[in-house]
Amino acid sequence: MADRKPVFALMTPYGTENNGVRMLAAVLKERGYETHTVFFKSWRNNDVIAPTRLEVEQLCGHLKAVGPDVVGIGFGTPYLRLVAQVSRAIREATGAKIVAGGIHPTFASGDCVGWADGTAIGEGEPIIADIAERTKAGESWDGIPGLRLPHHETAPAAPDFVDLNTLPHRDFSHDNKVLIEGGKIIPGDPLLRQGQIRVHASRGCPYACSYCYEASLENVYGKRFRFRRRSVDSVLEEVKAARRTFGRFKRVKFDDDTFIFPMRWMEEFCERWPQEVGLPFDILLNPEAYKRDHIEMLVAAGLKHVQMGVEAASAEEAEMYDRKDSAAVVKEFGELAARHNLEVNYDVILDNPMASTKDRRAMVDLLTELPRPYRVFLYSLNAFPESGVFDSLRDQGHMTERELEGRAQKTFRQFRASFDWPRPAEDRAHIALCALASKPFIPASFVRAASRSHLLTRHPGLLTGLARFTDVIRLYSIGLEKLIKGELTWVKIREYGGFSFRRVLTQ
Ligand code: B12
Ligand code: SF4
Repeated sequence: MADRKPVFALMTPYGTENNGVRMLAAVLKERGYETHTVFFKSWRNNDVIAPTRLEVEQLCGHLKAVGPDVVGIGFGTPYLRLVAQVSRAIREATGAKIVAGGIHPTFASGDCVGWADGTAIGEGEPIIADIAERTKAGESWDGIPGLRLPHHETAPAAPDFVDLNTLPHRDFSHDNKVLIEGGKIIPGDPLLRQGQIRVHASRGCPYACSYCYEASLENVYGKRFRFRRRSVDSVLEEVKAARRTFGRFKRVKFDDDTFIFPMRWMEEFCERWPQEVGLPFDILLNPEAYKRDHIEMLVAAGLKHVQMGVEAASAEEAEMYDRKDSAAVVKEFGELAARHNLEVNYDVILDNPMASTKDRRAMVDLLTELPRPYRVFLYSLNAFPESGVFDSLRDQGHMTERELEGRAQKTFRQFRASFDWPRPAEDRAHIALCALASKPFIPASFVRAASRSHLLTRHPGLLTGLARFTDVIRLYSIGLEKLIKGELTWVKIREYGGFSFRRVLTQ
């Protein structure tokens, strides 16, 4: 090996938008290594179907043809079982060494020890660079910071956080990339078929909600402040570079965990964005990070859409998630958003068996008090390994280890809430009420009164029927709106259930 540069293949299951493997591909290509990327199937809300035998054969056949020395697999918790199985087939077909990385291997590296030659813990850029150099030199991988080898008893310390401004831009080229989907190998970067691009101006989050991977990262990084931001220069350069490749996208979604930046950064960004990019953009926001003057500046710069994580409306339920009681802030934000015609999506967590009737009513009250129009993303509570919320659910007898995501795969069927999932009558009624509260054509007073009706909440057929009907209307009106704006793509139609009434999400 010492006289030849090794060839790399990166694979990620059900994640055509995956940024992690694009970052690693950029790092490897910058260092001159031949790198291939395989997006193994695309992801759809509540409808993840196992790959067919043909698709696994196509994956292995494609990898064998490119002849990698190392295959890197990046994945999150739901895909653990699938990846463990497929990795064996990949090894047999290619003889390559296998490296696991991504969110799940980062905080549960022990789950990969049985099938991976190395498991990357934390940010992968320095780890993959070390792997490449050692492999090229024909040296062992032992001692690479953040890389757990099968014989290691414990996970080695993750490398220091990377300086985000020194990283190359994600690999946006079409070279050496395929998507395997529907029994076909489709060449090129599947992002090309999307109407928007996702960008991170930062990594990490200053909060630690009990259901979120950010809190679990404390087990890896300790109490170190994980939030780091990129310079405005670096962000703008990346978007401009992406535009040169994917001229087609019409919108930018900032996927930062929460769009929180100091005033000086905001001022520079808001001044330069309209001049240098000029596209509408979306952000995610935790109410704790809300600042009126920031939102006003961002609106003037092109902010069109805010996805706000409300999650819980009562102080008691917020505490279960290690969050602050922010109902009042959400209302203040809602009024500001209405004044500026901002599109708003409120994220809400449902199916929490620890929540009381009072907690549920508080959510219905909050949603009926927020200025319309707005949309809701209703999530079914899913518990991930190493999360505080799982510990509480288990300790209170609501969940067992076998139901933990990774062993179970609830997210394949029920990540966003839909009525095809079995749940108690009161929860069905609650989901219907939250969905109805967001519909401008349903009187808020009706929704509030229905939430107090024992008859309607114990026999929720009427409420769920009405909610399903209004969800279909909403889905098609969103589709029409996106069509008019030129943002409707086949990828989005498939992700959101296309023409299947069974799969209509509650929203
Ligand atoms: C964009 C996004 C999506 C996109 C793209 C998904 C994807 N696979 O990348 C979409 C909308 C499709 C999506 C869907 C889902 N998502 Co999502 N998503 C995100 C989000 C907001 C950003 C991900 C990202 O781009 N990060 C930035 C990149 C650079 O970081 P990274 O991917 O972690 O990669 C770094 C390291 O992990 C490592 N690494 C990664 N891969 C590899 C591979 C190798 C070989 C090595 C060495 C290292 C390595 O190096 C990378 C660079 O430093 C995260 C939250 C977050 N901030 O991470 C949630 C997050 C990843 N999503 C989550 C979830 C639950 C889902 C869904 C299950 C939800 C659902 N509706 O079903 C699906 C699963 C889809 C899937 N295949 O993973 C959870 C995962 C929790 C977990 N324990 O797995 C997260 C962490 C959100 C959260 N708050 O908990 N998601
Ligand atoms: S604010 Fe969002 S990203 Fe940050 S810890 Fe909470 S849920 Fe996770």
